[in-house]
Amino acid sequence: MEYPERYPETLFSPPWLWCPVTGVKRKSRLILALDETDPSRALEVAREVGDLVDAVKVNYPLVLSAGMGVVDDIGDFADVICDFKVADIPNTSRMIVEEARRHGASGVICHGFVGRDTVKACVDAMRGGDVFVVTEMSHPGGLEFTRPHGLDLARVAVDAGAHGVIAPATRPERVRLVREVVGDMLILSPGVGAQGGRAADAIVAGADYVIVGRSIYRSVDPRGAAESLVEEIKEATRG
Ligand code: OMP
Repeated sequence: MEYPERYPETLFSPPWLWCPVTGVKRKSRLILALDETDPSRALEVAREVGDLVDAVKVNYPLVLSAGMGVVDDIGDFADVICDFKVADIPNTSRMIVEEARRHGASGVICHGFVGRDTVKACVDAMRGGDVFVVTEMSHPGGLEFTRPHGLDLARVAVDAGAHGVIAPATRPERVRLVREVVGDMLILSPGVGAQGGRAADAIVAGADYVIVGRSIYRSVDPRGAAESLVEEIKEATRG
């Protein structure tokens, strides 16, 4: 089936535009995690900070409350990453990713523990869009199973031709190790603010982008919160 190409050239593609050395197209290096369940508030926040962030990441809390149409709506003014943490057999994963693509997502997040065949199916289904593979997770429970296998999961991402990985801003030393495995691939780091990580530390450790949710969308001044983070990232980049 031919899907409409809303993003013939997505925010993160083609990958060579994104070499961390050139930094081409990288603006604020901030990605908003919009885990807001009130659809109108979500759109309000997305509009308020849309020009400050490089992408808006949409997860189940918002999609389950607002429906997939919210991906199309946000896609009208920002690049959208569907964080569906895809973790199924290749065929089911492919169908999930095709749905995200059909609604205009420029990227998806999948798990690597399901194996290279599933990640490869996601990469193929994105048809040039971006696939990010979770390595070590940022929360305390991430130490249980994802820490011991985090670097293997980064290798899965490399082998399957993914565009990038997710690595924890709560443990910048792990971002450094993941960077050694993935080379020039993109690293997106969640865990800033509410989970205790600092944007500057993640960037200095080698992250290309930080993913921030509650510290922005729960703030009384989401734009002000995003601006402070952008400034912090700029400072860290200068340093
Ligand atoms: P805040 O903790 O509110 O900033 O949100 C973080 C966002 O990043 C949420 O949408 C999480 O689902 C996501 N995330 C993590 O927090 N930790 C991870 O290890 C991976 C992700 C993710 O894949 O985006």
